Amino acid sequence: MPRYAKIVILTGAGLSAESGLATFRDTGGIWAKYDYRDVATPDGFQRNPNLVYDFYNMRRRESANAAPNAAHEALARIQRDYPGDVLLVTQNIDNLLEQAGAEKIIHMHGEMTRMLCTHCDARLPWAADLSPDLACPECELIGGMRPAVVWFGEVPYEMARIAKALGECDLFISIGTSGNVYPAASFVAAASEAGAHTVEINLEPSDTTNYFAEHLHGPATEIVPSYIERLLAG
Ligand code: BV8
Repeated sequence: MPRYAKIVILTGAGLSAESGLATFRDTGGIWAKYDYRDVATPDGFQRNPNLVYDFYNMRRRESANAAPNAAHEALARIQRDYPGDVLLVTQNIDNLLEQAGAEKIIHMHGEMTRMLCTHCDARLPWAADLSPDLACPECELIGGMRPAVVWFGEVPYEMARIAKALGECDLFISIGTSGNVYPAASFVAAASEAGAHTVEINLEPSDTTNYFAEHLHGPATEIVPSYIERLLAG
């Protein structure tokens, strides 16, 4: 009988940092270069769509050149080999967990390799650049294509499924997130409420560090593989 029956693992930008993808709030991070109101809100997209297209086209190209790191691989391994249920909930819009072989993943803030048509609401895989003169493959209308990502003020994906998993889990692990953005930052409280053991794995204490029962601070590629090995050893 495994020690934990249902594990929920929340990840953030710190998981992909050692794959060369910038985080948001670290020194020199994305929000040091861009104002989130210009590139990660519906108003920003309305005001200057080309800036938003360029922002996501640049990040999509960077992500296409990145490879999964040892932490992504360890998460794919626990999903494959652990005898209990393991759900990965990521705030990241890259697909490095998929590339590492993980399967049960909720991208609560969407994915940079999928597009959303604002005319017909189609959501389709789209690994190329997006621009205002593209026709939607579904409705064939032009000018409505945007990245299928969740901006500030928009509702994250699969919240009901996440809430159910948090209410049933007996282990909640948070990896590489600053605990700044809601509702993701409230997940640890929900898991604790459900009686789960809670573990923060991060380079440094996050904004929600006091909600966690256990803290493992250091780079994800060092901490995550050794923690996952201990879980698999029972
Ligand atoms: C919502 C787009 C309602 C995708 C992002 C006023 C008006 C409207 C809303 C609000 C408001 N006030 C508050 C809100 C809520 C708002 C919010 O939280 N604002 C904050 C800033 C206060 N949230 C929303 O609007 C959300 N929607 O609330 O809808 C609702 C709620 C519940 C139920 C139904 C409806 C939507 C939020 C999504 C916004 N989209 N980006 C993209 O471009 O990527 S936010 C952005 O932040 C990314 O999505 C990112 O994933 C997310 C979180 O950032 P982190 O991943 O934590 O990254 P960060 O850089 O901050 O931290 C990295 C950490 O890693 C650091 O701690 C660092 O130490 C660590 N680290 C670094 N290197 C390593 C490492 N750790 C380990 N190893 C390493 N090597």
